[in-house]
Amino acid sequence: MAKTVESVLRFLLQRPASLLYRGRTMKPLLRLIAVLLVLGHSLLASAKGTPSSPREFLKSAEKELRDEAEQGQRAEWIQQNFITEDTTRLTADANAKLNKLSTQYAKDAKKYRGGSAEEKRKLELLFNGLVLPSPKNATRNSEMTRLLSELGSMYGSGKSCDSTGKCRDLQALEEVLKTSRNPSELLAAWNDWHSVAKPMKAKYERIIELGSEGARELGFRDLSEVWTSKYDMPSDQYEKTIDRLWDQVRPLYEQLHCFMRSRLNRTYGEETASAKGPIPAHLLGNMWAQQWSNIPDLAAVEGSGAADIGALLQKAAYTPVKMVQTAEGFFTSLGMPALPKTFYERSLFEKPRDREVVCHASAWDIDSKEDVRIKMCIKTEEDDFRTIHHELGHIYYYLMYKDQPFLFQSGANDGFHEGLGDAIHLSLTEGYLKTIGLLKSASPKKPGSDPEYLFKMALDKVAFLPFGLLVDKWRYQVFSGKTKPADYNKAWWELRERYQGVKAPGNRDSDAFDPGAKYHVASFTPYSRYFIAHILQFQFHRALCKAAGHSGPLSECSIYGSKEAGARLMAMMRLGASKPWQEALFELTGEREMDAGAIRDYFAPLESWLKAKNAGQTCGW
Ligand code: X8Z
Ligand code: ZN
Repeated sequence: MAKTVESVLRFLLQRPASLLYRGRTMKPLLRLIAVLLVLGHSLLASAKGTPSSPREFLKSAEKELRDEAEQGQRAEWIQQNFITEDTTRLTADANAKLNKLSTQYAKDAKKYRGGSAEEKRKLELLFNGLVLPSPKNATRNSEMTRLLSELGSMYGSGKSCDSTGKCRDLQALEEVLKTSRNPSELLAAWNDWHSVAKPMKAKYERIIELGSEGARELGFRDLSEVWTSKYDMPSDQYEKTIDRLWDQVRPLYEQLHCFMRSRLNRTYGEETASAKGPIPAHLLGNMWAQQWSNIPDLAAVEGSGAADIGALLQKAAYTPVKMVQTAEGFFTSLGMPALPKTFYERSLFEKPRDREVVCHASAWDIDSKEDVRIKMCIKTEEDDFRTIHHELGHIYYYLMYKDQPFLFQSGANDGFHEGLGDAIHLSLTEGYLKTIGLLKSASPKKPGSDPEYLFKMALDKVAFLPFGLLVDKWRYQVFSGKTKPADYNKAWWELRERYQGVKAPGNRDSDAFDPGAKYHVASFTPYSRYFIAHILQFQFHRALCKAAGHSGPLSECSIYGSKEAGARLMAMMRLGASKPWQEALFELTGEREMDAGAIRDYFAPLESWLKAKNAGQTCGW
C-alpha cells in the first residue's frame, strides 16, 4: 500500500512538465492532489504505524530491535548461566518476540526502494540478517523458539551416566579425549558424549521445518540461502568462494593428515589406527577431531620443542582472571582501551559447582554499549589461553563499533568477528612470552625456520580447516532437503570422511545424531564463519606485521606493543558492518579478496618439512 501511494506521488511530482503542456490550469490542481495524497498517506501510514520513508522506517527498526535484542540477551545470559526449565522457557518467549520482530522488519525492508547509500546498506543488512526466520503463524514461531531453547539447554546440561549413577559432562569427557592414550577409554568417552545428542534429532528436524517456512515466506529458496546471503555477494558465489579457498589449502592439510596418521599408527598399531584410509575420530585429542593440538606428544617432532604455554601458566600460578587480564594486556598494548569495570564484575570465568551452565566459550554484547561480558569455564591450559584471546577479539570488536548505528554494529562479516582474536594467537610467539615474563628464555632456533612452533600451530589452525568447512556443507544439504532426516548421520560421516579424512569409530546406531554433539549444530550457530576466519586471520596477521615493521618469517612476528598495527586494526574494527567486507579488508590489508595465500606462505617451511617426512608414503584417504 505504502509503495503504491509513493509511486503515484513520484509519477505526479516528476512529470509536471508533460502534464503542464496540456494546460497551465492543470498544475495547481495536480499540486493539490499531490498534497492531499501526501497528507492522506501520512495519516494512513501513521495510523498503521508504517513509516513512509526508508529513513523513518530504519529509525524505528533500529530503536525497536536494539531494545528487544537487549531483552533477549539478558534472558539468554541468565539461561546459559543457570539452566533450568524456567530460564529455558523465558528465553524462548523473549526470542519468539525478537525473532518475530526481526522477521517482520526483514519483510518490510524489502518494500523500500531508494534512500541514501547508508540507508540502502541498512535495508540490505536488515533483510539478510536472520538465521532462522520466524514463520508468520505465531504458534509455530513460539514452537520454534521453544525447541531451540530446549536444544540449547540439552547441550549445556548434557551428561552421560553409567549404571552406578556416575555421570560425566562434556568437560569431563573432553578431558579424557585430551589426556588419555588408552584407545578403549577414548572410545568410551567419545561414545558417551555422542549418545547425548540422540534425543536432539526430532527437535532439530522440526526446527528446520519451521525455519524453512519462515525463510520461504521471506522469499528465500530455503534456509541455506538465508545463511549464504550475508557476504556481500550472491549466495552461490559465496559457496564457490569457500570451495576455492578449500582447494587452495587442501594440499597443506593432506600433508599434515598424512604425517599424523603415520604417527597414530606408530602409537596405537594397525588395528586401532591404520596407516591407510581415514583416521578414527576418537584418536585426535578433541571430541570433534577439529583441532589436534592436544596430541603433540604423539607426533613426537624431534627438535628444540615449542613452549608449552599451559605448563608455563601453571608454573606461574595463573588464575583464570589473571589469564584474562594478560590477554587484555595484549589488546591495550595495541592502543585499545582497558575493559570496562563491569566486564570483570559480570563475566563468568569459572565453572560454578552448584548449577548447570553452558560452558562453551562465548562473548556477549548485552546492551550495544559498554555492558560486554564473556562466559567461559576457564582452565589453566594453553587451549583456554588462546580461546580467551579469541573471545576478547569479539569483545574489542563490540567496543570499537559501539558508536555505529545499531544495524552496523557487527563484524564486516561474521568471519571477521571470529578471525580477529585468532589473529592475535599468531602473535603469541616465544618472543612475546618472554616479554611478559612467562618464558625465561626462548628456545634455541634451528637454522632456517624451526618447524616446531609451526607444527604446533598447524595442529590447531590447519587441522581445523576441513571441519570448519564441512559443518555448514552438511547443513546446506539438510536445509535444502537434499539430505532427508533418515540420512542425517550418514551424510555427516560422508562429509567428515571426504573433507577431514576422519571416520566414525565403529558403526553408528540408526538413531544416532552425531552432528548434534557439536555445540553450533545444537545451537543453530552458523559455522562457515570459522572456516573463513581461519583464512582471514593469516591475511590480518601478515598486514599487521607489516604495519608493525616486522621483517623475517611471519611465524616469528608478534605485533604486541605496536601502536601502528593497533591503529590499522582499530580503523577496520570501527567500521563495523557499515561497508561491504571487501572494503574493510582493503582498509586493513590492501586486499579485496579472501585468499589462502597468506596461510600457505605462513606454513610454507612446515609444508616442505612435512613433505620430506612423508616421502615414500601414500598420502590421502
Ligand atoms: O565456538 C568457538 C568459539 C566461540 S565463538 C570458542 N570456536 C569454534 C569451536 O569451538 O568449534 C572457535 C574455533 C571454532
Ligand atoms: Zn567466536
